[in-house]
Amino acid sequence: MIKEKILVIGASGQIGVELTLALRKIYGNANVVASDLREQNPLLEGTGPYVSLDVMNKEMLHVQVIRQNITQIYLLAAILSATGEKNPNLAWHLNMQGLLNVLDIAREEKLNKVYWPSSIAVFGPTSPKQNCPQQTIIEPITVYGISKYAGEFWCNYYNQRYGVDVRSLRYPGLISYKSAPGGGTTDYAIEIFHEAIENKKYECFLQEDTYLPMMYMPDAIKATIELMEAPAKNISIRTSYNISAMSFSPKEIAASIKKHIPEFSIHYKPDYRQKIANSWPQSIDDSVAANDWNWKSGYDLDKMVKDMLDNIKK
Ligand code: NAD
Ligand code: AKB
Repeated sequence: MIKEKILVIGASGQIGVELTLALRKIYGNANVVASDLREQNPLLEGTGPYVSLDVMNKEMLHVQVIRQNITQIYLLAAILSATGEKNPNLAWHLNMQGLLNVLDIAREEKLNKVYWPSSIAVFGPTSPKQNCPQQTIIEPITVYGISKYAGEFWCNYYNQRYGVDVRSLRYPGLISYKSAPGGGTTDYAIEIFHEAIENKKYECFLQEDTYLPMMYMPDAIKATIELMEAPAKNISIRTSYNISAMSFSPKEIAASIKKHIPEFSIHYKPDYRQKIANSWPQSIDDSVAANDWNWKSGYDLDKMVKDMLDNIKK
């Protein structure tokens, strides 16, 4: 077995913390180097190496890759949809240049594998709303979606032209309790739990009937690791795979929370994020991922809601 040494960039974020901890369980604490712009993360402290690093500084990144004998990079640093609309130039710059820096270094240092997530945000108002297919009309309206779609084609290009084994998933909105979300349109589905437990009420920034594809973090971590461990010959998509778990509206998640907290109430005050949510599909067809590497989700809405409430209360 090849001895892998993994660098996670953006390790202090919503996905980064949980993915780093999961990778450390598989590959050993010392073999997974966490890195982020942030100096440290209390949830990662004492669990393995952590370096402060800016993905935009290509030379420093390159030095770290050589010095630490890195064989795989997981690139999670990005600006998400809602924050991106507030600063489109910064979002484009970080999301694109960060990826190009990593792909270039992967090519030069002949890294074994690279992971980079895309998003359902690649889809736009002209994409099918229900069971949105792997290949379809893709006309994103956010800078985040544009950067993800361009990024998907850079991944494909580096794979086809230079043989870089880069793999990617189009995550739906991710729901988790360990680390706070980083500025997305789907963040309401996390805030709602904290408000339900602390204040028994929530003001939602999306309309009650806004259906979006969502996934619980354990499924997202499982999908990421299964994709990265699949034999290269099974990977037919080198842009990014559709994956899916559940779809619900604010009204439906509120009803599921009410089964556990009967006094919980929700009201709706849509803001600029409504337009972003309206542009995305309501459900995703992930049959290509299921065929290629046996993807199957494990959590539906009620199972996720119970687990979230139990863990946040703890
Ligand atoms: P996040 O905002 O929670 O975390 C990103 C991390 O990157 C932060 O800790 C931040 O400090 C770090 N970072 C920012 N700029 C950096 C830089 N220049 N150098 C190094 N680190 C830097 O984001 P997340 O939710 O964990 O998302 C991770 C990836 O997954 C992103 O590419 C995102 O687009 C994608 N994704 C996330 C979701 C979701 O619902 N969370 C859904 C679809 C796709
Ligand atoms: C966001 O809302 O921006 C993210 C995503 C779906 O990419 N959660």
